[in-house]
Amino acid sequence: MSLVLYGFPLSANTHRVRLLLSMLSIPYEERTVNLMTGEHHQPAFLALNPLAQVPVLVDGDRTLFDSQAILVYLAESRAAAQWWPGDAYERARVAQWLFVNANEINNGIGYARNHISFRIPGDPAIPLARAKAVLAVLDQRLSEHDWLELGRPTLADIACSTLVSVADEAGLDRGTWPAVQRWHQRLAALPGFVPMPRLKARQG
Ligand SMILES: N[C@@H](CCC(=O)N[C@@H](CS)C(=O)NCC(=O)O)C(=O)O
Repeated sequence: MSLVLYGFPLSANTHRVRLLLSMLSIPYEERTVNLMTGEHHQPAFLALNPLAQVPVLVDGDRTLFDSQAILVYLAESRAAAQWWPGDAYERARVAQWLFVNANEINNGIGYARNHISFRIPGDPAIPLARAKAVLAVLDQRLSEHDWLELGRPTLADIACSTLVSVADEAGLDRGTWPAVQRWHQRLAALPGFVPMPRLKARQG
C-alpha cells in the first residue's frame, strides 16, 4: 500500500505525523498543500478533508484527517506497541496527552504562535495564558518523569513535543520550563527524530 501525507512544512500538526513516520522508519510520500494560496479550500483537497486542514494521510484506499487520529492509526496498523500500548489503562494514559495536545497545547501555544508569528489577527493574551498554564503542568510532570507516561517514549511525547519545541515562535521564553527543554533533548536524541521546521525569520 502506498502512503501519502498531505501537509505543509510549517504546520505543527503535519510535523508530528512526519516525526512518527520517521521514527518508525515507514516509507511515505509527502505532498505539500499550499495553505498560503488556499489550496486546502480547493475541491480536490476538500474531498480528502472537508475541514480544509492538513495533515491528511492516505493509505491505499483509506483516508484520515487529524494528526492525533493519524498517530493512533499508524501505531496500531504498524503494531508499534512501544508507542501505543495494548493494555486499556496504559493506552488511555497515553491518550490523555493526545487530547492535552489537541486542546490545551494547541489552543495555547498554537494560537499564540498564529497571532504572533503568522500575524493572524486576534489578541494573543488568552492563548498565551493557556500556553503558560499547560507548560507549567508539563514542566512539573517532566521534572519527575523522563517521559510523559509509562517511563518510555510514547505517542504522548510525539504529540505534545511539536508545538512545545517552537514555543519561542509564540513569544515564550523556552528557558522558563527547563524540564520541558531536557525532555525535548531526550526526544531529539532518539533514532529517526526530525525537528519541527523553523520560521525563516527566526532561524540562526
Ligand atoms: N485537529 C487537527 C488540526 C489541523 C489544523 O488545524 N491544521 C492547520 C495547519 S497546522 C490547517 O490546516 N489550517 C488551515 C486553516 O485553518 O485554514 C489536527 O490535529 O490535525
